[in-house]
Parts: sequence; structure tokens; C-alpha cells
Amino acid sequence: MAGRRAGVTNLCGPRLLNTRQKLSPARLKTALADQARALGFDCAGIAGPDAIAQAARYFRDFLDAGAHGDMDWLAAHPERRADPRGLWAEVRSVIMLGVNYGPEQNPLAILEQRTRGAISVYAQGDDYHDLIKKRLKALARWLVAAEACEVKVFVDTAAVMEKPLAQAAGLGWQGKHTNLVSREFGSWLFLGAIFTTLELPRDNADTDHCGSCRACLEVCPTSAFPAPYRLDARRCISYLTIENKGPIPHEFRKAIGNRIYGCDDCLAVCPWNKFALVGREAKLAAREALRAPALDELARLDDAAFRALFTKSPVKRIGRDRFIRNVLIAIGNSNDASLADEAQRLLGDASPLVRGAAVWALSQLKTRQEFDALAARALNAEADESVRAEWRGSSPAARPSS
Ligand code: B12
Ligand code: SF4
Ligand code: SF4
Repeated sequence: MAGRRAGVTNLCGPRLLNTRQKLSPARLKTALADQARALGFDCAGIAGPDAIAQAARYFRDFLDAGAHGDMDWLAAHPERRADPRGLWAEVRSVIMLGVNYGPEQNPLAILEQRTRGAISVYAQGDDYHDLIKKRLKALARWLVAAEACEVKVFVDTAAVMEKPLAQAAGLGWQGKHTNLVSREFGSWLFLGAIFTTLELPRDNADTDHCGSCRACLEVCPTSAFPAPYRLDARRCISYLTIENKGPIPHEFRKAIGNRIYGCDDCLAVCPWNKFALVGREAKLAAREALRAPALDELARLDDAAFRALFTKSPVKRIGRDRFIRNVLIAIGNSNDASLADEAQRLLGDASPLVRGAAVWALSQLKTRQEFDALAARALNAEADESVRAEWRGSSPAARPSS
């Protein structure tokens, strides 16, 4: 991009890149922050690799409580997450970066439209992992050119505790909903990290500004916070709709409402969002087709259509079957009996995960008589034990016989 290259030239200047005259650490840090902004980051800060000892202790408590559920990758090698030097012994400074993805519209408004699916804000545009990784690599290359050093870049998927590191680097604080809150951008920051062998001047850690507020704790539809600052991921709709591979446990199905990929409730109610700005990156902005997609259309997606609709989107990661499972839970919660046809059609789907969710959706939309008649027919043909269990365990309690 021409504009971007111009930014690099201006900011590095011929003195820095051509003659490689050494900048003082403080000037290098200022130039790095300018360069980060020119590359599209909205905030940057620096922490030492020894900055998150307390977070590491909380992390162990989280694992001991089993709050990570089936995310075995989170529990693997806790020593690497607990301390950046456990991941890379040579790291001397951690550069933390944030990209604002503030939404244009109130993300809670869609929750009232029960025949439409709510996709969380972070997943309505292109996948942030790809975008941020490219930017991190560009910034890391700039740093190496400015001052000989080694670098490694991370966004989300590596064994890095990005939120406590971002707090230590002064980007914000971990709110009671456990995400990083920024005075400038509210709850809407993606995080990324550059580890480097350079000793850079540290920023001051940010401090907690939650005060007596409990808005995020109280709004959570599934009571996923056992206490402020602590999340039980097994109850979180984000985990249940994205990470969880099997059937969604019955106790959470109603509370999920029409959320078909992730959840934004605790983020959206944070009063610090009043200072938030709409994200400036067009690739992360909501695609029209993903703002409020109709559940009946989503229910008809086959594998190819699913991949086409979610090209470059993070949603693609969970695959068509898990996605349709989520859509069927939303259909069950729609209170719109006309959507029962879609669920009934999916009783014949090849995936037992989909068939099981279709059974539950029908239990919510059909009368007891209708449901019992369907069950009698389907149970004869259904060989999968998990789907048979759904037929036996899903009872149309809410709707009387006609
Ligand atoms: C695993 C994971 C999840 C899991 C678990 C979330 C969690 N809170 O742990 C699930 C699937 C549920 C999830 C959901 C979401 N995630 Co997520 N997730 C991650 C991941 C990969 C690791 C997080 C982690 O280490 N968890 C383990 C726990 C123990 O760590 P922690 O959350 O920091 O917990 C701290 C507090 O509990 C605190 N604590 C505990 N007890 C106490 C007591 C006191 C008194 C105090 C003060 C503190 C305290 O200390 C702990 C350690 O710091 C990070 C990326 C990364 N590599 O860091 C993204 C990440 C956290 N996710 C992110 C996002 C955007 C989301 C969602 C908003 C997506 C969505 N819309 O659906 C939701 C938000 C749900 C929520 N309220 O947290 C962003 C958050 C950005 C930000 N501004 O903070 C990250 C950083 C990805 C990124 N690179 O941008 N996520
Ligand atoms: S993302 Fe939703 S379900 Fe998860 S903790 Fe926040 S409000 Fe609760
Ligand atoms: S909603 Fe309130 S308690 Fe939750 S993170 Fe924001 S300020 Fe803190």
C-alpha cells in the first residue's frame, strides 16, 4: 500500500535505515510507537518479561478449577504461558499492541431479532489473526532494521498471556469481565505481541478503573463469572458456541438465545465504551451479510456454501456442522413455528451433531403431540446413540398439545 510505505520512509528517516546510526533506547521507543501507529495499530506499550507473576498464579487457579473445559491446548505447558521467558528464554522486552475494532452499531440490538442470528462483533469482518499478524511482522522487520535484534510475533494462538501483558504495558486493565479495558477504546481492542531480545524502556502498568461497577457480571446470560475477574469458560457462550465441539449442554441452550457465534454482552455493557471509537480498519468492519443473517437461510448452508459465506472470516474455523448446531439452537429459541420446517429437514442431516440440535429445536417449536409423533418415526431410523438421547431427553415442555 503506497500510503503505508510513505509512512515507513517518513518515520524511519534515512538516518535510521540508511546509516544505521544507533538511536537512544528512548528515541527508538518513540519511533517504534510512531511506526506502530503508521502500520495501523491503535496503541502500543512495553512490558518486561517478568511482569506477570501474579497473573500466572491466577492462571494456575483457573486450570485447577477446570475452568478451561476442553481447551486442552490452554492447559498444555502452563510454564510457557506463566512467563514469556518460559516460551523464549532470550526475550528481554515484550511489545504489546492493540487494534481497535469498535462496532458501528450497538451489538446488543440484534438480540431482539429472534429469527436472525447474532454473530459477535469480532467475527463479522475478516479474521483479525491474519491482519494483525501481517502488521506485527511488518513492525518486527522495522525494529530489526532499526536495531539488530531477534524478534518473535504472536497473536492469540500462542502460549502468551496477552491480557496481563497488555495491562503491564499500560494499554488498559483487565476488567471484571477479564478482558482488557482501555480508557480510549473501551472493551474493543484486539491484542498482539512482539517479543524481542532488545532491552527497551518499560511503560507503567495500567491500574484498575472498574470501581464498584458490576454491569458485565450482572448481564452475563449464563452466569459465567463465579466472582469478579474470574471466568468459568465452560459456561461462557463464546466457549459453548466456538470451542465446544460436541452438543451444547441443555442447561445453557435457552440462555444462548440467538447468539450463533461468540457473545459480546459483557463487553458491550461496559461504561468505558462511551469513549470508544468506531474501528478504522475496513477489513475488520462488519460485512453486510453477517450483521443480521436470517436463521432459515443459514440453516440451508451446505459445506460449500458455508465456506463461501465465511471466506476469510473467523467463523470458518468451526466448520459447517458446529455452525449449523448453533443455528438450530437459535431456531429453537426463535419462538417462530414457521422455522420448524428447517429443523425438521435437518433431522436427515449426515451429522449426528446437527440431527441432535434439530431434535431440540423441534422440541421448542412443536406441540407435544407433534413432537411425540416425530419422535416415534425418527427413533426407528436413528442409529446414533447421542441423537437417540436427544429424542428421549428433549421434551416440549413449553407448548401444550393443540
Ligand atoms: C482462552 C481464550 C478464551 C476463552 C477463555 C476466556 C478467558 N477469559 O480466559 C473463551 C473461549 C471463553 C474466550 C472468549 C472470548 N475471547 Co478470548 N481468548 C482466549 C486466549 C486464547 C487465552 C486467554 C487466557 O489466557 N485465559 C486464561 C485465564 C486464566 O486468563 P485471564 O483471562 O487473563 O484471567 C485473568 C483473570 O481471571 C485474573 N484474575 C483471576 N482471579 C483474579 C482475582 C483478582 C482479585 C484479580 C484482580 C484478577 C484475577 O487473572 C487471570 C490471569 O491474568 C486469549 C489470547 C491470548 N493468547 O491471551 C483470547 C482473548 C482473551 N480473547 C479475546 C476475545 C475478543 C474474546 C471474546 C470477546 C470473543 C467473543 N466476542 O466471543 C470472548 C470474551 C469472553 C470473556 N468474558 O472473557 C481477546 C480479548 C481482547 C481484550 N481486549 O482483552 C484475546 C486477548 C484475543 C486477542 N488476541 O485479541 N477466549
Ligand atoms: S461473553 Fe457472554 S457468556 Fe461469556 S462471559 Fe461475557 S456475557 Fe457471559
Ligand atoms: S462493565 Fe464495569 S466492572 Fe465490567 S469491566 Fe467494565 S467497568 Fe469493569
